[in-house]
Amino acid sequence: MTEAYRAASGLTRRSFLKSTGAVAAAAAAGSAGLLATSGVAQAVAYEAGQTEGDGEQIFCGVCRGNCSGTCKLNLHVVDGKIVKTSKRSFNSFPDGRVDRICLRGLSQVYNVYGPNRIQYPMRRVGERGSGEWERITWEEAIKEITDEWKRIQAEYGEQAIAYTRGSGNLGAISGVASPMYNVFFNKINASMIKIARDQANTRGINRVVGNLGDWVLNDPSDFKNAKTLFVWGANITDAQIHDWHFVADAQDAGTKLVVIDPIMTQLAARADMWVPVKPATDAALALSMMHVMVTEDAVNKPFLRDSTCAPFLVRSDTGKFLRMSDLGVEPEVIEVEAGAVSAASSENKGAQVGKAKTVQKIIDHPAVLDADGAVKSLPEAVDPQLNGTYDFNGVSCRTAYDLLVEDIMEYAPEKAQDICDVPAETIVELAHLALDGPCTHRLGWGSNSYTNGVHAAHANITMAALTGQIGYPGAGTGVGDFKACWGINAVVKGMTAAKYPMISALALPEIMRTDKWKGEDYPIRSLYVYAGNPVSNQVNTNEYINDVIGNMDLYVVADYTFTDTVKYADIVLPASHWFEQQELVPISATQCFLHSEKAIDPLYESKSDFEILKLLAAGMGYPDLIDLTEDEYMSQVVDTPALGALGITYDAIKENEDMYWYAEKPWIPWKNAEFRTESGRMEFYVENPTVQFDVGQEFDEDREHLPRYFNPTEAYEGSPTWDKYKLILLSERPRFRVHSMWSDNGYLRELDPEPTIKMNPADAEARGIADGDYVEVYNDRGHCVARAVFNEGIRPGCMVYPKSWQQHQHKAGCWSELLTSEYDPVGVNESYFDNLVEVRVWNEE
Ligand SMILES: Nc1nc2c(c(=O)[nH]1)N[C@H]1C(S)=C(S)[C@@H](COP(=O)(O)OP(=O)(O)OC[C@H]3O[C@@H](n4cnc5c(=O)[nH]c(N)nc54)[C@H](O)[C@@H]3O)O[C@H]1N2
Ligand SMILES: Nc1nc2c(c(=O)[nH]1)N[C@H]1C(S)=C(S)[C@@H](COP(=O)(O)OP(=O)(O)OC[C@H]3O[C@@H](n4cnc5c(=O)[nH]c(N)nc54)[C@H](O)[C@@H]3O)O[C@H]1N2
Ligand code: SF4
Ligand SMILES: [Mo]
Repeated sequence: MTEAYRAASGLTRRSFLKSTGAVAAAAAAGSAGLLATSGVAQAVAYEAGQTEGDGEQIFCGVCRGNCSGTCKLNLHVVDGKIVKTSKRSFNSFPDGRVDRICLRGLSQVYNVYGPNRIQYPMRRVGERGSGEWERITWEEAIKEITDEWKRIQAEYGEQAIAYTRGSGNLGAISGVASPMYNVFFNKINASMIKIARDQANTRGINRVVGNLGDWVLNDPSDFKNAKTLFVWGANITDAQIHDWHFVADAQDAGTKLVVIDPIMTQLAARADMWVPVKPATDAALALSMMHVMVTEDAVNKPFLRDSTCAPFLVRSDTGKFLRMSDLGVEPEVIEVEAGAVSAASSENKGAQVGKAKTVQKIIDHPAVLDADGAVKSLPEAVDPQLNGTYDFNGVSCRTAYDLLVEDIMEYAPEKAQDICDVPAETIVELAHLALDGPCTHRLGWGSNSYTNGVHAAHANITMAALTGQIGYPGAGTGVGDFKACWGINAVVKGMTAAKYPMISALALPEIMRTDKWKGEDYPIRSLYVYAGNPVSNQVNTNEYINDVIGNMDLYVVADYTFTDTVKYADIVLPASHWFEQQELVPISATQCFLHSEKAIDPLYESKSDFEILKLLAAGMGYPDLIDLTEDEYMSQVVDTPALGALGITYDAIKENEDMYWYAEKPWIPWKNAEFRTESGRMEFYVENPTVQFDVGQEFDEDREHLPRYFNPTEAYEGSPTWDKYKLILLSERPRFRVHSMWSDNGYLRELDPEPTIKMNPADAEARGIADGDYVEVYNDRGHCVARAVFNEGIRPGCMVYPKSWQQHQHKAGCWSELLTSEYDPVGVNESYFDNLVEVRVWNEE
């Protein structure tokens, strides 16, 4: 049994710290010498010598990769060249925010001018993946692409052209928040392939509280109002580096930090209590904490009665709520105002920014047991009962709460300790901390990456239903770093949603193998990829290369730097860098609209994606489709009555550089326990479970009503591949990159020169591996070679790799080759951590 490590308990934690500290110190010592001669040092020296008087111009830039920090940067330009980046102050921040920049922000100059910049359009001449191209003109590139698209559409149907985006640029003009892609690709009736990530945790939460956005939690400046901050499966010091100071501030203010993570991360090293849970068992841990709450009769009964579905009667025959219509009472019809302004999700859905509308709502009230024993409609009952049964014409009905408790009773701490590898006393202690509110539970993407991840989030938010700790200062449960954005897209004349239903990237390999989707003919022959690196970031690289790219007639990639995905492209289009175009950035952890200025002209022959779209549209016969300038277009998007009412106009954003969009600071979701479910309550019993993306899949509805623990696909002892592979392979979002971005940054490579795999020394020694050896990590799907780094903070039985090194940076293979393309039918999310592997010494060159 693994102990929980407490800051006060000294020895054990210190011994962990010692090993982590030693690694950090070695890295620092190793890099110090390099730094003296490095470009970083030169850039810093430049700062000392250079002043505005030397002809320097400073532009306002916004860093907009998917770390989602969206830090403002000064772009220092001398003689038409960006010479360095530095941090720039925010104007509209609520209290508690600080201006910031990280190593990646500081080393941007290399990304702009580095040798891996794609300079001109190219056509492949060698085998796919050989990296052999010839330079062509923009005219040739556009003609070649659009001629081929016309041929493909004539032969296979319009849907045979597909497009997909990654998360490389969180902008609304040229970036992934831009509606213009849908405007163009809808016009030619192309298919949209939706990346399948970051979805399971949000599904598990939103199905209980409703949709206010994809990753919603109290503003991090509110962390300090919590007595205890629980961080479940997030590494804030590295993956939300911009938010880490809020955690440190909260600790200074007396908030206790509890980190639940199988790995002793940098964050865990700073925690008051670290709970090294067994991977993929968070749901069991949360259910067991609830067991303690229920058996100690410590749950918040008024909250359960008034703000959750706990008293609703559930029919045993259908699994649905017993409704008043079942009892012969006509549903009520009322008029409600549809929300005029709301925060929105990341991907064109759930969002509304527009005029308030009155709509009719039909309400078929749930039936509940009142204190007098009679069954009544919810609004009529005086004291809806949490417990009880009712016989409805021979159909037995029980309260949702009784059904939940029945589930919870399976998870006594003494039993859960064997599942989660967390001692029963620790589970009891965690439950007591969670009861002693206000508490904030900040979920990351840890449990999200297994096929049981929806339930981990569902269980966690259900705990908030039992404690009532949600919607007020210090109290909340949700997935952190708050990337909610405005439904900025929804206002562009209804043109924004993809015309064809979105196809999950996880369904694509099968479509490409069979030319069928959901049983119907659906050939796809060309894929346009922008701002993404799927070969490196999607699961099961070999399947992706062979079945997806291998079955394409034309694979086109627009990027500014050479990546694994560019390597397989038939036509490569040189995109301009962020600082070579103006951009409006609506998705951010800062809850701002930000305006990023163009500091220099696009280098070489590169063009912004906005310009590339115009050329593609013209090539397909629609020269006037995108006939607005960037400014005109952004003004159309932003200058709406709803935003105007908040004082937000496009001109004002340009003038202020950043505009915070909530009147209330800090923002706290679910105030007054008003939820976005049908009943307006927390529906921990999900009456009508739905899937995140319809890929024609079947799922077991019975399993989905309540939070449950079940094994993931692969990452557990005794799984089908256990006889061959006994190590769970986890990744970390590395502080030296945002996914694959910055992977070719020369300055950062001096600090972090090559792919590594962190292992517990016991696991390594059992396999004859020494610290620093090159090792091959393998399973049936593929392999990857990296240098072994001993680290006692890695849970035995697990290994951790910093993700997104590019293929050429490995001696062989790459990490994503090892990852399964199995997925949970409800979450439809890539299973990055749900993988077993083995490891051996690598002796080849
Ligand atoms: N520097 C940097 N920052 C980034 C990114 C990046 O690439 N680089 N990527 C951005 C993106 S797109 C995202 S989605 C976010 C992700 O943000 P995070 O989720 O914070 O990122 P990870 O480093 O994957 O941290 C997940 C943690 O979950 C732990 N974990 C693994 N399995 C389990 C489990 O079963 N239970 C629990 N409780 N913990 C588990 C892992 O050990 C790890 O510490 O980060 C964003 N920020
Ligand atoms: N093993 C493992 N794999 C994972 C994860 C994991 O935890 N483990 N996490 C997953 C998650 S949550 C995410 S979000 C994904 C991220 O996966 P991706 O979205 O593919 O992320 P990046 O590697 O950042 O790729 C972004 C690309 O966009 C390019 N780019 C930047 N700006 C622009 C622009 O303006 N125009 C154009 N055309 N291109 C631009 C960059 O150069 C870069 O090549 O990775 C997923 N993959
Ligand atoms: S990479 Fe993220 S944290 Fe670093 S400067 Fe850019 S936005 Fe800020
Ligand atoms: Mo992500």
